Amino acid sequence: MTLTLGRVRAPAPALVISLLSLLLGVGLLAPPTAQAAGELTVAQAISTQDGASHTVRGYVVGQPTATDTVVTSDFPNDYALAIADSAGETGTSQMLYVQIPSASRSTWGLRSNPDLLGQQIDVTGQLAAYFSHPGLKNASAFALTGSSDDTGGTGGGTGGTGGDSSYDSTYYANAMGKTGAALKSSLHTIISDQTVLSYSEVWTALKDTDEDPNNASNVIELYSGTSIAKSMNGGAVGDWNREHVWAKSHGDFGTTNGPGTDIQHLRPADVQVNGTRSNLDFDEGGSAVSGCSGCFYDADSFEPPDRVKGDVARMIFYMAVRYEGDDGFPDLEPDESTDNGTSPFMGRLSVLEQWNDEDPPDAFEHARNDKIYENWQGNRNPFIDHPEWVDAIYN
Ligand SMILES: [Ca+2]
Ligand SMILES: [Ca+2]
Ligand SMILES: [Ca+2]
Repeated sequence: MTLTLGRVRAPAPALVISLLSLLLGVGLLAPPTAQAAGELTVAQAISTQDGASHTVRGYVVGQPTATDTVVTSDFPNDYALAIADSAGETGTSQMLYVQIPSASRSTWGLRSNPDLLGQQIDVTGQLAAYFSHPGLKNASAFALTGSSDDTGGTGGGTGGTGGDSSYDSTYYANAMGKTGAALKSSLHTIISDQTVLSYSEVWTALKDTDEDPNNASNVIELYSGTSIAKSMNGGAVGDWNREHVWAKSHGDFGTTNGPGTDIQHLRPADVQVNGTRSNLDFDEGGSAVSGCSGCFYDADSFEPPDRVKGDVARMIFYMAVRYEGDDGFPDLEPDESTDNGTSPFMGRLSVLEQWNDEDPPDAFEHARNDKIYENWQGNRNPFIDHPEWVDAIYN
């Protein structure tokens, strides 16, 4: 059944209460003071659905218009939001459907406020089905958390250069206010607390972190931008494989558990494009790369397309800060050379800095960082949350 909320008048409160009482039992009327402190994640809210009042934190990912349909543009009205734990979530089973009471619609409805898309919010209300789907109804409070996925274009809210992250007071607390070597040292300590994957686990992880937002059966290849079936992982022509953005020969760390299995810099790539990139340093110029629009290469360097230039740069800077030579692996660092060979360096630093500025973090990159943090490694790429930290450390 498809519900179109815009035409349905809310039933009288007494009727709502008696219906919910019948469905859910007496526990639902427990006063808000009975709830646990702190916000629930969306996943927790989906599994809680106890009719009691809770505060839930999630990213606005669209407007539900039916049980299995959430729209992300052309919003029909201001009546409902879908929120999720990841800003890039597209599966409705991972979303909580939030009913917006009439008094809040002009402020929190997507038709009136399309810039809310991608913003992280806290919403308080009864966890109960809405659109025959896990939901939150009779919301009593909405608030922005100050974090957004910054899709980097049409939004009129937060800027594209970062400087603000919901993790500042928690994950990054020890790094805030620092610069230069002190900032680098703090970030190194913070991000080195991670789960280390095996090289075979990387296949599974990339099928999650690099999933095509428009097709859950596919991943997006880093350089070509091609959407390809997850099942096409392998080594044959036409397959996708595990590209080491920090070429593993630069420091010769291989694929034993460590930098060679750190998915912060491992991405799906077309087998042949990956072969062309090989272990080249990054720089601009050269000949066009077959099968990769906007990619160029010559004898000593590879240029990715504009779409992912910043993504590549931030992965390199992550690797440089994460690996400092204190854990049995080489101290990785960017430099100005494009002739690094097997030295633990990657060029060209000045070009990577420029790419970081020209291509700020986008929604896919933010969602990927969140998935790595929440589902796989428990660490973040600080330069996706704070791209200005590249200059704070390397200038
Ligand atoms: Ca070159
Ligand atoms: Ca990008
Ligand atoms: Ca380093």
